[in-house]
Amino acid sequence: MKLLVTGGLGFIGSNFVRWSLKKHPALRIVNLDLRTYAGNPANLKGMDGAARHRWVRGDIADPKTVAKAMRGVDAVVHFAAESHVDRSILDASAFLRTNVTGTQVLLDAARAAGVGRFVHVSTDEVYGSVERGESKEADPLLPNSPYAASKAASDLMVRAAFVTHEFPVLVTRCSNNFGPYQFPEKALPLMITNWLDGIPFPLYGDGLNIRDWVHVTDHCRGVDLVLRKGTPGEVYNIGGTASLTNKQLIERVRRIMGVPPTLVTPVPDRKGHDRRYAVDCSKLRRLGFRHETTFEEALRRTVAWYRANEAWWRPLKGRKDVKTYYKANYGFGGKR
Ligand code: NAD
Ligand code: TDX
Repeated sequence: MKLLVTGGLGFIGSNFVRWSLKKHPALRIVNLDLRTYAGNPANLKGMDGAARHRWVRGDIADPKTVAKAMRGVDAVVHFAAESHVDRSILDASAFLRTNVTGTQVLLDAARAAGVGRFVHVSTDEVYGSVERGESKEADPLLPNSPYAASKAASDLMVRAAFVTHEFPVLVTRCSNNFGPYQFPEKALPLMITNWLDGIPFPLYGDGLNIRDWVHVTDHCRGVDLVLRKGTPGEVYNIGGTASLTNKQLIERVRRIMGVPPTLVTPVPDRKGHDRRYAVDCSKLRRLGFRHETTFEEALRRTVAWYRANEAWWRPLKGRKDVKTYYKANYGFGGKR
């Protein structure tokens, strides 16, 4: 099988490329990635099966580049996106271009090339905040952040390609991922790397927002299962195994790292901060999905990975554009 993976230099995309090349010895991957601030070729360094992987630098919103990358492709797994909620609050324009227009360009090119399956990787955030219970795949989309709204818009374009053109799309909606190679702007890698440096973690609001944590390898296994066994036109939730408030998450990591409570600084809340996400993933389980990692053990391994791979994250945190982002997001008082 020849797969086009988009966003394969990012956190989840690179984990998927590594995992897939190892799992499927005959698989070939074309990795279309623009290498934005979040794309990093170092994420794929030293992987097994590298000879079956080719990185094409290009923009998913550019029809010519996409048409070229699509040649001879059997299936598409679409990860490329602007993915950070806080950045979408500062400026939503890139989210519209990449997440919405980019997805549409990919759908059109894949359809024109006769691609057999198209997996669109989406998020639990499209359902909006759920105070109680669990979101099911047919629930209404009520996104609250510009990021979530752009992902919901892309989900609807994917749905339209199925209904209008009978193009064989599949959608996954996953909860919060953690693991190696996550950009140190997201809560967990920011927390771990700050604490390795003895710097406080900035906790938004009252710290009682709830997220459901899934190890990135379990997410990759879920996406691969949907790619191979899912029914075209269907949406599949992929949930985690640890539904925790941010304060509870902090306590778990603090215990593993042995850092004092003084290394948490309360800061003003994120604007429009969703209180809770939770998804029902019984539909995915019916396809045969089981989590293979336990949260505590995977969290320990993740902390150990950032401890051992300072050479990976320190250059990222030291980059001028990243420092500019930290300053814009955390550097002034009042509401973000
Ligand atoms: P990321 O920000 O780490 O990586 C995104 C990748 O996309 C980068 O390599 C970047 O260079 C590339 N990219 C961005 N714009 C592009 C463009 N115009 N053309 C080509 N490539 C482009 O993101 P991530 O956390 O790995 O998330 C991957 C996907 O999974 C996203 O679609 C996201 O919405 C979804 N998702 C993420 C999570 C999570 O917890 N991180 C949870 C559920 C769903
Ligand atoms: O500095 C911080 N302080 C803080 O309290 C940061 C960066 C986050 N937080 C809180 C906000 C959230 O309640 O931690 C929680 C997790 O935040 P993020 O890591 O930014 O993740 P979230 O906003 O939940 O979105 C993530 O999961 C769903 C991904 O970034 C999305 O791409 C994915 O769709």
